[in-house]
Amino acid sequence: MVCTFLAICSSFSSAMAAQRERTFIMVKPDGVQRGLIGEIISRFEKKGLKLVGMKFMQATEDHLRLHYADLSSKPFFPGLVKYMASGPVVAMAWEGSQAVKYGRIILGETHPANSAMGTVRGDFCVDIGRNACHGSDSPESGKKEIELWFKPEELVSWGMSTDCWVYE
Ligand code: IDP
Ligand code: MG
Repeated sequence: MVCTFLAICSSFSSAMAAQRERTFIMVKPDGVQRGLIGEIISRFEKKGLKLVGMKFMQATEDHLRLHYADLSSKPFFPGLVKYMASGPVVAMAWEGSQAVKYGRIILGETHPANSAMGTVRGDFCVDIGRNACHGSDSPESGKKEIELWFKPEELVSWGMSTDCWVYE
């Protein structure tokens, strides 16, 4: 007997390869301190995105200056770097079709006041300078940020068995 599940899943894998995009998602020090690691990861898992890299780490100020280099001329930049280096973070790479766009939707707007309820920042945050999470803003920055935070061997290529129930 042909298993429908296997038939659907095997026809799917090559079609999916072309759609993959990666985004860099980070639980910031306030998100870690407030016990939001599991909550944030869970929202990405439930969406159907695939985790391909994750580490719990203390970032250095030098590393954070590189990560936020585009914002170096902003008046809040020194405070941003201090805040981001004030405690450990969870650095993650998530993969899927339109992963960057969905990541931003899950996290909400930069300012929590503009973030809808149901988003991480809308549900859990108040101040712009304590917005709990980071998400890449374009596929290009996703690629660049993942390269900055992960060595190639720290990223895992794997097949998620639920993909054929997430993607058509
Ligand atoms: P994003 O995190 O939504 O992509 P960006 O404009 O890239 O927003 O800013 C990066 C981070 O810098 C924000 O998430 C926030 O933590 C911080 N930030 C942005 N604007 C301000 C500000 O006006 N005051 C304090 N911190 C800010
Ligand atoms: Mg940004």
